[in-house]
Amino acid sequence: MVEKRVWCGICEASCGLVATVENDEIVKMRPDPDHPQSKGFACPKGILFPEVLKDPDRLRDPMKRQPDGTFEKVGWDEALDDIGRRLKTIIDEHGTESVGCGLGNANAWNYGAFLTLFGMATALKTKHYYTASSIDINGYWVVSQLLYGNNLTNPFPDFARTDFALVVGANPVVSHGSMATIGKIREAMLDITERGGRVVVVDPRRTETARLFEHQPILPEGDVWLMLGLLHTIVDEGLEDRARMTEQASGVAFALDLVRDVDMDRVAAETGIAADDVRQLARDFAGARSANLYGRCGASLGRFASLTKYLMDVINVATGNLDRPGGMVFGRPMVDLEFMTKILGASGYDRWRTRVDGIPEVIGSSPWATFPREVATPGKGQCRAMFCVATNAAMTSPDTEAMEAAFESLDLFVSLDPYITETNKHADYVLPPKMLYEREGFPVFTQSHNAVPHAQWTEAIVSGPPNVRDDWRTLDDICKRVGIVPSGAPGAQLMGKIGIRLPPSLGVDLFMRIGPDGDLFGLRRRGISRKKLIERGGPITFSDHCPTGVIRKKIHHKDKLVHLEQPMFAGELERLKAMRTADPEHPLRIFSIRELRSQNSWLHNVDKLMTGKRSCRLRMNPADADERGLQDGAEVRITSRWGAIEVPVEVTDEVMAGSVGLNQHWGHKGGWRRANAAGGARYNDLVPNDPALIDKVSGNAWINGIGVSVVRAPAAPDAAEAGGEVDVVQVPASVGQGTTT
Ligand SMILES: Nc1nc2c(c(=O)[nH]1)N[C@H]1C(S)=C(S)[C@@H](COP(=O)(O)OP(=O)(O)OC[C@H]3O[C@@H](n4cnc5c(=O)[nH]c(N)nc54)[C@H](O)[C@@H]3O)O[C@H]1N2
Ligand SMILES: Nc1nc2c(c(=O)[nH]1)N[C@H]1C(S)=C(S)[C@@H](COP(=O)(O)OP(=O)(O)OC[C@H]3O[C@@H](n4cnc5c(=O)[nH]c(N)nc54)[C@H](O)[C@@H]3O)O[C@H]1N2
Ligand code: SF4
Ligand SMILES: [Mo]
Repeated sequence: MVEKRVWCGICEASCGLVATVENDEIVKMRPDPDHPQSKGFACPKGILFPEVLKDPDRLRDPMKRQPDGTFEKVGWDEALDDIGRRLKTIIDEHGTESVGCGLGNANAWNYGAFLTLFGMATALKTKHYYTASSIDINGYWVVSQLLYGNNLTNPFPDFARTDFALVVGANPVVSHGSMATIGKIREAMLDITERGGRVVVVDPRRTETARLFEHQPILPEGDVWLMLGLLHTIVDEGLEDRARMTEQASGVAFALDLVRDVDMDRVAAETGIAADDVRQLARDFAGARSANLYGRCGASLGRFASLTKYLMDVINVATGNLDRPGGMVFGRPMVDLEFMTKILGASGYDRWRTRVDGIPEVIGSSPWATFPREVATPGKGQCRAMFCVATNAAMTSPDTEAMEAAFESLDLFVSLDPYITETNKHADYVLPPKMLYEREGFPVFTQSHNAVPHAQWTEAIVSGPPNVRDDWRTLDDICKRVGIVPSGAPGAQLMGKIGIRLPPSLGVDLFMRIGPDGDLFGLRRRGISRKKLIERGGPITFSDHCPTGVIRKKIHHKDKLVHLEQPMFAGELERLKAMRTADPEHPLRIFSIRELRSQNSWLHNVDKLMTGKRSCRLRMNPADADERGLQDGAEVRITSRWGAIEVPVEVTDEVMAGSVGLNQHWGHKGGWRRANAAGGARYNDLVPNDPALIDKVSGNAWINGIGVSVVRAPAAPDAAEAGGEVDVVQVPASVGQGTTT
């Protein structure tokens, strides 16, 4: 029996854990009390992850879809050879631009897969590279590129030293933080109020976070108006820090003039917040010694997500809070992703547009919302094949039915995933990966937003089922069969021709070794490298906080200034003003609810995470329920202009009148039996993929704030008469043969 210090790669918190390993199996997980950032914190998902590794529904062999829709085991060579042959035919007939790649959220902690899939898309020179960012955070990537010169330059809130945290559309107590890897985030926020500071949470729901602090309810999608109201007040009352602004940024006059004539009555109507309250909030924020305005999913899944993010960043700059202790700070990564994406030619915006809808590229990718039309629309560049890694896009993207139909109609669909999901049940092949702890890992993405700069690189601590493989290796094996190297690195294709293919760990190690803390290949004796970190067997800390006063080094623009003059947002503002948001037929605005014991659409198959009163239900304010004659527990039909679903309603004043909240990603119909049995319905059945209804600037999906009507559900037809549930994938008994349950 041995204990190994590892880090959890399920969510961005990337907590330190200690695993007890016995007979090549993790028998226990506990929080790592000595971890510099998570300091002894871990959530139930992290502790219970070994259950996933031994889940009987986990795939342990490559699976091939049969004509009747079921899956059967197949050998790796047979699968890879067939995939290679079919891919070659497609490339020969339609070009590499007809082949696509799909990258899901779980890649964020699987750098090998992440870099290899991105490399594959680059080598294929395809526009069909779709990522979870386009259903999450594309607005961030765009604004960062425009303002700071790189998609991945993302300042984050310094909770440890702030006097005022304004949290808009984020629920860190449940999500454990996103684009902010703070560690023990709940405690870090409670500390703010304990030392006399303030935390204001702007959210249509009195969330687990809002309950602990000052809650300011807002109508879904009202954030862009709130930001306009805040910035307008700052400008109107002269609260901006001009001197600091001019020192840090160009385009100051543009940004401030933009909001000069904002109508505060309209702000009140669109947010549901009294104009005087908005003004007071602006004064308090601007007047605080240090403050940060931080927004996440609640602010990034609306139709004006990019404009919202732009305004947030302007407010942080205008109040002097960028790059100062307690404000928004720049990360201090060991592997400089910004530099890396620059070298690989990855970072950028609007260097090309999508073929059918003409949506601007973001960090080299196209949005999932456009995918069904890219598959259905004939012509040069039509998408005919997809390679997806760790994504359940059919479940998590807009218009789930259109997504499923698109995946089903491909000539070739290969998915790398440990489960048969709602997405890859349409695949020709599903190829099983080595999962977390069965592969080595360095959290290359989240180390860019670590509040406590530290590095931890772990090797595989268990070997996993005998017939699963590293995702990156599977991708590389496929690429080999069509003569490409899955890399965008200069010279990679040439090297491939003489048989040299470098593993992704080498690249990450290289950037670490030449980075700020690297060993410079021996020149810096105390510097770090992959080898040194693995040998160390635990994290190494570099400082207690991220440095401030570093803006000149962090900005990628030549003049080293934040570029606030972005005329595109003047256009967006005009579009916003002209838009009428009220839809009398669908008067309630729906928003998503993320749960403590889920990770997006997966982990619903872990029995121990599904216990208790968990269910998929609509949360509705008593006033709205009374108006509709709905009692708590009634089955209701939720209808948007694009779809309808049925779930029970919970009547609760936890949600603001006029808004309704629904769990995301239930209603499973895949090969995960426990998840299927949990029932519920799919939020994204209600969500449009119309290109006119996504965030125009970034292509990000519109998910929160959609208008819906809610009525008592018509009595359900007799299940036998209706034919029962037919869509569930039958998993052959062979799938379940793994370690014990
Ligand atoms: N336990 C758990 N943790 C997770 C995940 C998970 O599924 N489960 N997923 C991970 C992922 S991929 C991400 S991106 C992060 C997300 O991290 P967060 O963004 O912190 O998490 P969400 O729960 O999506 O928070 C969004 C909040 O916005 C509110 N909201 C919805 N619509 C609006 C709106 O229009 N305006 C405002 N102001 N608020 C609104 C919601 O009520 C919710 O409280 O969480 C990560 N961590
Ligand atoms: N309604 C609504 N929709 C949303 C959101 C919302 O708030 N509301 N949030 C959005 C957000 S923030 C995100 S990030 C997206 C997420 O969208 P996706 O990335 O499509 O969804 P996930 O459920 O995270 O999918 C992860 C997949 O990875 C697989 N997986 C896990 N580990 C591994 C591994 O090691 N290797 C491989 N190959 N596969 C693995 C899992 O089985 C699962 O199928 O959803 C978005 N969709
Ligand atoms: S909070 Fe996130 S990283 Fe930490 S243990 Fe839970 S799932 Fe893992
Ligand atoms: Mo996400």
